[in-house]
Amino acid sequence: MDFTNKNILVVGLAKTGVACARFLASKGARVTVTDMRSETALTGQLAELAGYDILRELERHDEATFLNSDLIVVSPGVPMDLPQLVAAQHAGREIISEIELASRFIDVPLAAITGTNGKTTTTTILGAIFKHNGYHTFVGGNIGNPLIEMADSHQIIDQVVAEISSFQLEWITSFRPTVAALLNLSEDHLDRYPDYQAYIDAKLRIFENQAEDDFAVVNRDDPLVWQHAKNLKAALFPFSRKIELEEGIFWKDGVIIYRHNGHEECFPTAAIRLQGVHNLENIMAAVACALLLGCRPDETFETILCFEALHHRMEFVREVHGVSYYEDSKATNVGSVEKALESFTNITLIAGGKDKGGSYAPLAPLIAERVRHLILIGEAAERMEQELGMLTDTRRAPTLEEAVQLSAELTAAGGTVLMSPACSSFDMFRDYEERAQRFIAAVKAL
Ligand code: UMA
Ligand code: ADP
Repeated sequence: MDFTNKNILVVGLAKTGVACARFLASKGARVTVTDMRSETALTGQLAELAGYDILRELERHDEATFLNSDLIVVSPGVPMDLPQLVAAQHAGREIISEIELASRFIDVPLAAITGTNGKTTTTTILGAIFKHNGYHTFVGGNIGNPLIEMADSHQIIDQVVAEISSFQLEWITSFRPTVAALLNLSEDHLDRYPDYQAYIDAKLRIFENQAEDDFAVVNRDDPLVWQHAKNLKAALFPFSRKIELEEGIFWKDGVIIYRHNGHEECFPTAAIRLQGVHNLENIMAAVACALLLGCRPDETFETILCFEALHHRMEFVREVHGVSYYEDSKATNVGSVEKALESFTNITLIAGGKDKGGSYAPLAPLIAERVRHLILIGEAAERMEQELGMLTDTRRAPTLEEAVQLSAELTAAGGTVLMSPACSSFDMFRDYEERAQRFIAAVKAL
């Protein structure tokens, strides 16, 4: 692609915008960056652009700049219905996302992982498997480092593993993974999408440009995923914890069995360190992607045997007076909290945060069955109390620290205190990591 002297607008100047602007400027494009935040708020990002010839439009988005651009590259955090984007689209301007831009420069196999939950875990497992198999591997995307950094790295890369969010798929045109995995679907990001179907449709776009010689790794046990998998162009490669498959990967009697073109590989799971049925699904999806892309079974199995849980995903903090404290700050939607609740009994649940607009009702059976005390924090507390409060002893706490204190007072020995918020963190914290650290500090202070 020749960008020389092209007018390119980069919308949003956080991690993605900085990486795109630098990449495009180094390719000879005339780059403008625009962000609603002020110069002061963007000091760090602007420092990263020092030395590059890049125009800035800060604290505003000028429609004229959008209309005068040959190409517009949109950051994931910028909504599709931004009026300036809508106007540019009507005027026939080319609008793409950062993963679309990056994929145009990727000429090695690309494994892309999406789903409502488990993306980061699965992406990390798959990256580790490739590396253990001796491949030079780039791991990026929604996991934290923009994919475009790969195109800009000038390193030899054999395999790319990308965690992909629905936001990143919104403006793709030719993004085509060699293997694409859809782990699961449940309500999320309804503060961004008009309805649940719009979110599902965005996720399904991961398969949109695949052809018959690509693979779609899909969760056979998730009815919604399986329903949508039927019409895909790529070869279907299902994974299942419950059903034996002729072609695909499944778990039976303590063994993961991989079957492809009449060939079979077996991996006993008893010694695997990663706990929880949801992690079994993540492992199967990662193993399927790895073996379909040429990894050796022995090295693959060695990797999954040693793999430890990532931080802030159902992590044990400590035990105090016979009560175990678990931190699951990354559980930002109902689907992930369901998995956490399935893992314990006699629970004091600390939940709440920034409401994402979905229903909390799917949690009702598990709350009624397993949660003795529910302590709610943050903006979502009121709505959660309305939907779930009648099911168990429910209280409110003004801060996370007070919630932890209250949980210690309420929970009898043998119980579990679990922070699994079902909400994002941005009402009270910088991000889920800060929420996690504050919880850990409060528990350590008990
Ligand atoms: N902005 C505007 N105008 C708008 C809206 C936003 O100018 O109308 C600006 C904001 O001021 C901000 C920038 O646009 O400066 C938005 O940046 P961004 O939110 O896209 O932030 P990045 O740092 O580029 O991070 C993005 C992903 N963020 C989101 O999807 C919200 C990161 O995923 C990802 O790691 C990173 O790209 C690298 O690929 C984060 C995330 O929360 C972790 N993802 C969601 C999730 O996992 O649930 C999908
Ligand atoms: P994502 O990147 O999709 O947010 P993570 O691997 O970071 O996924 O995990 C986020 C949350 O979801 C954690 O609370 C974790 O325990 C839970 N989780 C992980 N894998 C799954 C899965 N396959 N199904 C449901 N929940 C999961």
